[in-house]
Amino acid sequence: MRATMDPVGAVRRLVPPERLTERVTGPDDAFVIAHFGLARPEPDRPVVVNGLVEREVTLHPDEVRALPAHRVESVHECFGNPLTPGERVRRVANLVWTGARLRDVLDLAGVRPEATTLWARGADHGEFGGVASPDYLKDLPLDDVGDRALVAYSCHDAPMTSERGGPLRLVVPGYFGTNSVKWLTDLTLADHRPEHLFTTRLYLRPGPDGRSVPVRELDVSSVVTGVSDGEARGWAWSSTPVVEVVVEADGEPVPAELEAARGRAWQGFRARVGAARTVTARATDAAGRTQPLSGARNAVR
Ligand SMILES: Nc1nc2c(c(=O)[nH]1)N[C@H]1C(S)=C(S)[C@@H](COP(=O)(O)O)O[C@H]1N2
Ligand SMILES: [Mo]
Repeated sequence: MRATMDPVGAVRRLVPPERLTERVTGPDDAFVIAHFGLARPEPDRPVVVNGLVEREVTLHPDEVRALPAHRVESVHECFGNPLTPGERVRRVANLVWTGARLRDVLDLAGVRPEATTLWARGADHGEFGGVASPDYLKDLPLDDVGDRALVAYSCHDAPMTSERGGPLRLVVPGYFGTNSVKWLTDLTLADHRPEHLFTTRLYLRPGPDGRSVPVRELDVSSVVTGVSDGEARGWAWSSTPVVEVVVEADGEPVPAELEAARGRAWQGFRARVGAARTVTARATDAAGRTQPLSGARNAVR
């Protein structure tokens, strides 16, 4: 059952920082990525749970909606934010998702004890970077995502649009967006990683021992959304709570106020910067990580 694809190919909607002033990013200001272009699955397209399970189950969106609902506000960020240093547009948003807990969905199929990883497949297909692919696929460590991820059917407290990945989409709060598979068709339990363009070739980075690892947990980061009446505002986030934001106005540190962490939502900050021409922010998280000054995707800008 192949999904209809929009003929336009890769889709991106990227927004400048001044469109990110709202705590919850609105539907038109939330960036959109679709490597193969937008898929248009049927609105009742089911998701199949298979692989290392007691029994394979096929769940229609209504059956997912019948499970206990969880509403989560969380940062949604593409690893390519920004794709190139100096790029002004952003691929980050703070969104409200509603769905069933992944664990509740998997329990309907009964996960076998030998399963260690979850393969999540999307209905879209096509060519990206010169490589043809029959689907979009990510693999996730089961221990970590069972309780944190949602099989989501709503974004912005409205039914998930197909642009956003509906009817059903995986959402993994605290992980980079690449893991939140849109147009979900299969959840496969397995005991090894799959070879795929989007698992073993793209969205990797050097791990602690130098070998490449998939991009999962968010980095510490921040964005200044604008200055008005001499006050700069922005948002900071990480995979752990942000504990400090240092704001500089024309290179001089100024006192900044940072909101307390609330789940996995981004945290607002503000600082008086007067008529400064350049304002930068540098966040530090509870894990002791600080945004690098240069040479990294999450460097201070
Ligand atoms: N099926 C599918 N899921 C996908 C993608 C995709 O191309 N196809 N792109 C991923 C990437 S890299 C990101 S950053 C997010 C973007 O989600 P959004 O379009 O809702 O912002 O979706 C992820 N899930
Ligand atoms: Mo991404």
